[in-house]
Amino acid sequence: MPVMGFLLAFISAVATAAGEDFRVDSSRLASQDIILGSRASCSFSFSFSSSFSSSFSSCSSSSFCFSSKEEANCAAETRRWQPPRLLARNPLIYVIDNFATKEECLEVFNNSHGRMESARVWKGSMGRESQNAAVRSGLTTTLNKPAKWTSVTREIIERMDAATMMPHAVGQYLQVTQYDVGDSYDLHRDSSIEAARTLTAILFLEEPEEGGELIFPWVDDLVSGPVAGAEGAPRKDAKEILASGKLPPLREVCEAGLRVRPVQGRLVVFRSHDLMGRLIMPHSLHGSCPVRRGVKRLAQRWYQWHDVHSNNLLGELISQTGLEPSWRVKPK
Ligand SMILES: O=C(O)CCC(=O)C(=O)O
Repeated sequence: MPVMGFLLAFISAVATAAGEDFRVDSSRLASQDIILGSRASCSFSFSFSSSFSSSFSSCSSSSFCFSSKEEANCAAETRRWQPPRLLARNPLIYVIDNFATKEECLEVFNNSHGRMESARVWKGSMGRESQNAAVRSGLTTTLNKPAKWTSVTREIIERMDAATMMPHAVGQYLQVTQYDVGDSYDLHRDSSIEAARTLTAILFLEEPEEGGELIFPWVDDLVSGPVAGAEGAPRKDAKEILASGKLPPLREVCEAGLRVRPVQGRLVVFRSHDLMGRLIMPHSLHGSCPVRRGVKRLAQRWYQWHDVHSNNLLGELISQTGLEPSWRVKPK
């Protein structure tokens, strides 16, 4: 290993020991924005101390060969986690751009490699899943084997917990989805009183060249203009939609409502229930417009209001009131 490389690695290790690494930790959440380093490609910045000997000897594999080009790449790959920006108040929807680097997005997707299958939808009550290409098309898988998660997947999950302010124990396994040209997901809600998915976090892993917007046709109290690639005007027929229970076809709603571009590295967070547990309907209804060109990929994590391994006590209590069918936020 060249002497210069060793010196830089040493300095880096000292900086790591002094807390100068780029991992998200709770103390950094106090600052306005958080610098994220790409662990996969900039490993010299902080993996040195734990893997000194193996990395030292694997200089030829590049992680510890400090050419100026590599340093420049690392600098370019170091992203700033943009402060959360509010898109709507009902349901609460916010985005965080540059939440993950391109390399991290790729690695999360690769973590699902070989396990993707045709997307399915829940039908009726929880426990019955069916395939209905007219409602949802594309490929999907659930990363339900923590032992197989890479460190990047693990860290993205931790970051999602931080960004949503939700405890780890209430988060469901990451679901990874791919939409190819023509694939879409019709209007739906993510939750019910039984499903108890109070909040959704979606990380876009790959942006299609055209189409594939995440659409919320009936958001209420839209905040206009804070984010490029997230615009539109909500439809005005929320009351009628709720009363009739009939949803217009996706192609019609893709022309209106809040349209969020699936920008690579962008995290979108939204609520499906208000703080009393009421379903935010029809405002939280959303869908994925058809991909016209390219591929759309995402990883999403649903957060329940109870520990994923415990009973849905609130759901049971709401059911006991007999109010369940109308346990909804009423449109104004
Ligand atoms: O594709 C999207 O942007 C949204 C996906 C979605 O709503 C879901 O999988 O439940």
